[in-house]
Amino acid sequence: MYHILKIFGYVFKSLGLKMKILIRFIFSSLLIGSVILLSFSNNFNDQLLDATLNGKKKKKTFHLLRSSESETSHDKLIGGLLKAGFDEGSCVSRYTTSLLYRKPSPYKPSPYLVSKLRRYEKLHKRCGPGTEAYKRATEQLDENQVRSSDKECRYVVWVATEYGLGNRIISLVSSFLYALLTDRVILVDQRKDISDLFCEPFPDTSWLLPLDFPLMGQIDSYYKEYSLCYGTMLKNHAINSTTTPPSHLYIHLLHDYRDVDKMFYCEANQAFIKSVPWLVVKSNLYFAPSLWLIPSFQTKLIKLFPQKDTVFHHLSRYLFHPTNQVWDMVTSTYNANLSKADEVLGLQIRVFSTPSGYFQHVMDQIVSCTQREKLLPELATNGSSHSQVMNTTRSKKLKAVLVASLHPEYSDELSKMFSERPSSTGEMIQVYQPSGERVQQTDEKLHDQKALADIYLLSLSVNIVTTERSTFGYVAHGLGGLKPWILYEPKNRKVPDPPCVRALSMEPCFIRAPLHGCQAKKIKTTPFIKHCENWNLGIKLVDAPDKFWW
Ligand SMILES: Nc1nc2c(ncn2[C@@H]2O[C@H](COP(=O)(O)OP(=O)(O)O)[C@@H](O)[C@H]2O)c(=O)[nH]1
Ligand SMILES: *[C@@H]1O[C@H](CO)[C@@H](O)[C@H](O)[C@H]1NC(C)=O
Ligand SMILES: *[C@@H]1O[C@H](CO)[C@@H](O)[C@H](O)[C@H]1NC(C)=O
Ligand SMILES: *[C@@H]1O[C@H](CO)[C@@H](O)[C@H](O)[C@H]1NC(C)=O
Ligand SMILES: *[C@@H]1O[C@H](CO)[C@@H](O)[C@H](O)[C@H]1NC(C)=O
Ligand SMILES: [Mg+2]
Repeated sequence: MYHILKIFGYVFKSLGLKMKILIRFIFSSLLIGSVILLSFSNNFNDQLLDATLNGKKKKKTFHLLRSSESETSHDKLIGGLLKAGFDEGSCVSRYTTSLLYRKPSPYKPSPYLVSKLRRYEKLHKRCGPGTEAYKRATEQLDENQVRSSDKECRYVVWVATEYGLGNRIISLVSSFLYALLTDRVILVDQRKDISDLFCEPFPDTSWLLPLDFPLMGQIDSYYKEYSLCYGTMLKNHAINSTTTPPSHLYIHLLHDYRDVDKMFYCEANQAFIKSVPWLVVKSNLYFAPSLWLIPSFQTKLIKLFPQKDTVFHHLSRYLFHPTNQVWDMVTSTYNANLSKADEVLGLQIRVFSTPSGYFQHVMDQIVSCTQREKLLPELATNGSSHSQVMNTTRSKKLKAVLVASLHPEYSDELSKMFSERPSSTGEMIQVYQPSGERVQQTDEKLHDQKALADIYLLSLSVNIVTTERSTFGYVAHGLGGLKPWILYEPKNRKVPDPPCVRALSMEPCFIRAPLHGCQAKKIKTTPFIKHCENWNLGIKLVDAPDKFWW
């Protein structure tokens, strides 16, 4: 296929302009035609599904119905993303998460992604902790030299930094994507509470970096000054064509990184990095979008993710399965308070100002956004009494609002609003906030577990409102496959106008993208990379066709 296209491209270049336009027209028509056909068949499937559901008891029994059918019809491997055969009891969430979603995700992993993951799992099993290969690879660290015979296993060590859970998850997804693209094995730093939060994602092996890893005593001190920090080596001109690769490199991808550190995202620099068996990565960013701008990676990525804005959605559902403790929190809240609702609206309220807390302007912003975007109904006018509204609209919907915030006052206020006066549409609004921790306490086990439970519950919503630049919100909407409404950051304690904006895609924003180096030109010309909503320093993936290569 590739060769035919190449020849065609060659011929194409030598044709006249009119001919080119004609050929493009024919191609586009064919493309549009097939898209229309495809969407027809999708609609048809949806209608079939609706008909099936309508045939059974509708509405409130929806959740129950899904569970009772679970054994037979529910897609527990989510389109082949997951591998069968794990012990189900030790990690209940792994095969049951999809039961809680009201609809299966409309985004299916590509067959190429599925086969890539299966190959990755084999590699991880072969090179993972406890294997001969792992032992040999760590011996190179002691000797600080690369043995050519042991090139088979190369690693990315993801270090748990001091930042919040959202930052950890987005950087881990990015690091895993990098490992997938470069045939490396990812190992995660388990000294913080990662194993209280997540089950093992790969079969018959472990992703936890063993505590006796030879560099364990040093990695906390790795920073920009470290002599084997890749950016620092570049700065010191310590790498040239004759340099023998060290057995490990420290890759500094934290928000305070320098232009030399950002050289990591250049195609030319990847060649040297490739020869280093151990990469120790510290990051708090979602750097996946910049991997798409490295040409040799882009070719693979387009095959892995034909729908380009699904990277985080697929990889997070693949990697993160909450432990039974966390899953109990999620399912108990879900079953007690959310399952009976017709619809769930997720509201993630993060207040970045200092001091943080409850502010009237934030409350006003939430009300303004949700009403303007018709996510919540307006309150009935003063004239109509409660009973009148209730009487005319007895069979109207029950809408649950799931609030995630450190501050419990937001849900208290919302709840009061809707209990004092009925909504103009007669919809019943019930407000729930599972946690209200007041202050961030990262690495406090129960606190982090509640945070993860909140993220999962938010991801189960039908619609979601998140806070600008909150990585906590990124994870919730990405996991849920939801394109959020984003609350703008208030300035001078005023409600921003407009209060919120619909996101360009469900992907997280890479808030500190390398805008000026080797990627500068490609950022401008790549159709599926856009600057983030209201944040020009960031970039994010959106779904757009690849640029025609001629
Ligand atoms: N349970 C819970 N914890 C939260 C919430 N918002 C913030 N936190 C805590 O504060 C941390 C915020 O850091 P992070 O997850 O990186 O999100 P970000 O700072 O908003 O980008 C979280 O990891 C939680 O520990 C919330 O809505 N619910
Ligand atoms: C390459 O770098 C090393 C230091 O790492 C230096 O000693 C050597 O002279 C350099 N070689 C060239 C050709 O620049
Ligand atoms: C959620 O469900 C629990 C258990 O049934 C109940 O005690 C609690 O009051 C509910 N929360 C709200 C806000 O209704
Ligand atoms: C509602 O109407 C009553 C009198 O009819 C009035 O006293 C009250 O201020 C009104 N409330 C609002 C919020 O307009
Ligand atoms: C409620 O609705 C019924 C019929 O829909 C009507 O007969 C009745 O008068 C209404 N009651 C009130 C209080 O509006
Ligand atoms: Mg954070």
